[in-house]
Amino acid sequence: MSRQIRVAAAQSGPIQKDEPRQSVVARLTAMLDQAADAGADLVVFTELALTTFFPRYYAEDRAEMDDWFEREMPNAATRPLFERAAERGVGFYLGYAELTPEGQHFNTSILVDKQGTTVGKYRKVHLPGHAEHDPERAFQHLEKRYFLPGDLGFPVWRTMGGVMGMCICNDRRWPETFRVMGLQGVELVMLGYNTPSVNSQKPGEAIEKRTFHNRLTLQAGAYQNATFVVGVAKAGDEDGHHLFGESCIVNPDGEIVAMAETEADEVVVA
Ligand code: ING
Repeated sequence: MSRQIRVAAAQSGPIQKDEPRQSVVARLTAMLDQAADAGADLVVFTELALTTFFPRYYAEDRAEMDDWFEREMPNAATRPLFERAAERGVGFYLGYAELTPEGQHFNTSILVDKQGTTVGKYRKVHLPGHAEHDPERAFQHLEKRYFLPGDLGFPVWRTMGGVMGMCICNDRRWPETFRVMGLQGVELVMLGYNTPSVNSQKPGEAIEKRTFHNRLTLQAGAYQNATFVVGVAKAGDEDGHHLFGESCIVNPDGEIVAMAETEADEVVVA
């Protein structure tokens, strides 16, 4: 029997520094409703989906950045999303900045099933950018300063009728990410990304190369591991820094079967 699942890529438009989490969660919840109305079983949100992409800002004292992190999940700000998802019977992927009770900082995603139970957690392994302020760069990309490399590997989970895997943003650029999950029989890989349209070290590089590399990594990962891949952007202009969109759903033949058309909050279903 064919195991069909309707998946929604829920792309986020820009999140500004001063936008409260409650406002962001209301946006995510509205997209979840839209996806559920379109018959989706599973909604994929983006990387660091609750806040602006704060690793673009330098802080001498890293503790100053702790306000961008979540100490527990769900929490007061995100519980409405978990509750609405369970009401609608929809599972979801959510990317956020995790601060553990032991004081460790990770760029994290979770997989929540249709009953609102967190069935999986992933922590970003490939952290791009740099750890110290780099005046040579057009803008900073300080993931190496604010996050530890993920310590959970690339697991897969049997849930919602399939074998599901997760990764985050820069992970998609490294073949081992998809391959390790492929060797475990993954059937659907979900990932969020916040990718600047400008290369901070090569400002002259055309955006077309960046979006080409995005499609290339998602399509190759899908085809070479016979898996669906759902890539979901945070898009648009955050504090003067542009992030490209093109959130998409790719089938195991490596074909893009659906793609976002805007740089705003947008739900694409397949
Ligand atoms: N962003 C970018 C990404 O990997 C980047 C950083 C862009 C690295 C382009 C190399 C080239 O898509 C995040 N958040 O990893």
